Amino acid sequence: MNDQFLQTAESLKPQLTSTEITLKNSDARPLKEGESEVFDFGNHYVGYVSISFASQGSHPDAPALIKVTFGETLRDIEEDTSDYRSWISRGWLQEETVHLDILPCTLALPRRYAFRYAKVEVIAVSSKYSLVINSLSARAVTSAPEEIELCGNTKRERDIDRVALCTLSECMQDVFEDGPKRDRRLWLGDLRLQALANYCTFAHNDLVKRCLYLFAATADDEGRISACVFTEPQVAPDDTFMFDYSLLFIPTLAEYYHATGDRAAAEELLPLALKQLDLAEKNMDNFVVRDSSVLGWCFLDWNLALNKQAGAQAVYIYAAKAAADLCRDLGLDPSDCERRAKCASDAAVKAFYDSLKGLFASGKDGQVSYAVNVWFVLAGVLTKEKNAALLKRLQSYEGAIKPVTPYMYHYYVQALIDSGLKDEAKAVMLSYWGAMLDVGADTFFELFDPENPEASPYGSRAANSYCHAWSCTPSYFARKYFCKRS
Ligand code: RAM
Repeated sequence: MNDQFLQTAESLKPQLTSTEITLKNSDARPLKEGESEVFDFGNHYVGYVSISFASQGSHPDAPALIKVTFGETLRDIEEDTSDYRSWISRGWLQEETVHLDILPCTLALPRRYAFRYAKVEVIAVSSKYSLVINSLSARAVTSAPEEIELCGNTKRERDIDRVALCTLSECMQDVFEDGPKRDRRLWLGDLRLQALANYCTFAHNDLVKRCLYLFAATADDEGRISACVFTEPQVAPDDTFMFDYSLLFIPTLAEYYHATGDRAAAEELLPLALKQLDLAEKNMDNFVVRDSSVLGWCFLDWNLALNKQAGAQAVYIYAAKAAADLCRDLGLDPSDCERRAKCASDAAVKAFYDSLKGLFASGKDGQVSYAVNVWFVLAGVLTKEKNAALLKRLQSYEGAIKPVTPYMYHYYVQALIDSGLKDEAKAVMLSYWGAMLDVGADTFFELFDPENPEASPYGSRAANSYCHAWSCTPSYFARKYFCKRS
């Protein structure tokens, strides 16, 4: 652990602000065994909940046993989780079974939840009395500084912006969390998109700095930056390393520098950022990323069918170019990074460009996917005009593996913009994020496949997070590219 970096990170710990929300249950229905009541807080919140109970009938002669379930969506509390099967722990499910020994009482639940809905079920109560729920109160917490004026030319665009801003602010806690329901911690790929949206909205730039320093402080002895950092009970890196996430430290740092002009931080963290290129090259032969069977985890997207090899190559090129730009901006020699980017670009065209298809293809079977081609567009391996043509071919390529996360859709929208297809980029944004609005989103989701909205790479939709910060970037696109300025 680098103590100096850790100290910098800890000195930037944010203050959380709290808001109290109380739901009075004015026409409370006395509940018998097997009955339940659902409460709607009217919006998505992250925070702590207390519930006030009373009884009706004879003096309670046995404890009441209740189950409380919190839902980010209505569907969450309707879900039967008794046969939950997922490779993600059921410990994440927002449900508690609690005894109420003495009534009346106020139950202050110790966990922090992400929710709009709460359901209270009576599992057991004696036949001599009924349970009454008088009120629920929530203390909602965030480190987002204040409300932001909405941006959009139409009501639909402003609605998308409102939900995107809510998503981001709900995830702004002690760090930029990926999702306040799950995993509630700092992930590098997520941070990059949160930071981009943050600069043009809440501008809580010290929170970005804190997160950059947390990653830097927890790099291992070789300089490898972990994919994800825990902050409780004390700061510690996860033992998960991802090829693309480590490299994304470079553009994240460069964008932080451009947004803030914080030269001292950029200079201090630059050596570690550049180190990620060296480390990535350990997974390459002659500047070509090795086959995915030996590559380790490169994320790109949650589509489990995706072959990552060529996408990893494109992310490397993208990061090497970002490193060159950052060096140049800091008045340093960019030539080594430029050389690496060029070697990897030249090698990529030979190794991954399928000239018959006119597309980049990945792995032994030459798989065509949005993720791979989008990253090659972003990496600028071909010219802008050729990239636009490539994206058109991609759209009509039957069987191209599609993105399933707003994370990958972000990069698709950015690739369309970078290729001069701005109107189409906006249309994709409005239809993809708009489709989440149409299914009732108060915050945008971790995963959303419009063709299969119940899908989950975890094996159960109950494990999915429905307020996930990497989906907040419509607020970035609107302000940077789409919104007419008056
Ligand atoms: C999800 C996490 C996080 C993401 C990783 C790769 O499990 O919630 O958002 O960065 O996937």
